[in-house]
Amino acid sequence: MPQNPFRQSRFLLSAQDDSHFPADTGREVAVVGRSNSGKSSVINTMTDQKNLARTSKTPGRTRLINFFEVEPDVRLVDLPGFGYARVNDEMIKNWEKVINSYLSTRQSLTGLILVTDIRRPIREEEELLINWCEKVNIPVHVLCNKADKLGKHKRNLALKGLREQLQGRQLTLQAFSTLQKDGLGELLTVLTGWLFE
Ligand SMILES: Nc1nc2c(ncn2[C@@H]2O[C@H](COP(=O)(O)OP(=O)(O)OP(=O)(O)O)[C@@H](O)[C@H]2O)c(=O)[nH]1
Ligand SMILES: [Mg+2]
Repeated sequence: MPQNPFRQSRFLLSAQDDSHFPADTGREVAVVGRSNSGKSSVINTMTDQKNLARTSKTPGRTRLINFFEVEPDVRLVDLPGFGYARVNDEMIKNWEKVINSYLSTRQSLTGLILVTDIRRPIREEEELLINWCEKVNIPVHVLCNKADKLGKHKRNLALKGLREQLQGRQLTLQAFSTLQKDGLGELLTVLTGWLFE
């Protein structure tokens, strides 16, 4: 694999709302998905850094939108997870507001990495995100994470099921494991295509 261009990424800022977003220039890839699916871990794996994005066993850890700079005008974005049951209504409303304002206003958004758990079917919120991206023509790459939790046979079956569920949708999909770094080459190829070509 050629030198990983994301290794030099650094933390840029955390934003509570759109007034704190960095300038909307260049290109940016956002990592989205259910709470605890492994979004922050995926950012650490792709940048080859242990603690760039904060990870946690407790779902709902990432509450702000965290921006990372790969190089000037190229950014990675860690979005707060959805589907975290134990937050109150006010927090859910605020989450929706922040995510909606990010997704609907960000001109530099070039692609979405949707992190899911390979052991779970795609759920409604994930479908809604995929629909929205199809509508506005933003490519989606689904990372079926935590593949290390399944043996080879079950992993292939799970992937097949997810492919069937998402058949006909405008997206790409792969198995991934942040623990074993499985599929990192494939992910870096997608990201490099979106951000550097
Ligand atoms: N087995 C396994 N565990 C993983 C993998 N990726 C992440 N995890 C674990 O899953 C938990 C959640 O990871 P995070 O990266 O914090 O998840 P997140 O999606 O950022 O969560 P929120 O910020 O709360 O939305 C942590 O305990 C991670 O160690 C993986 O590929 N395999
Ligand atoms: Mg997180």
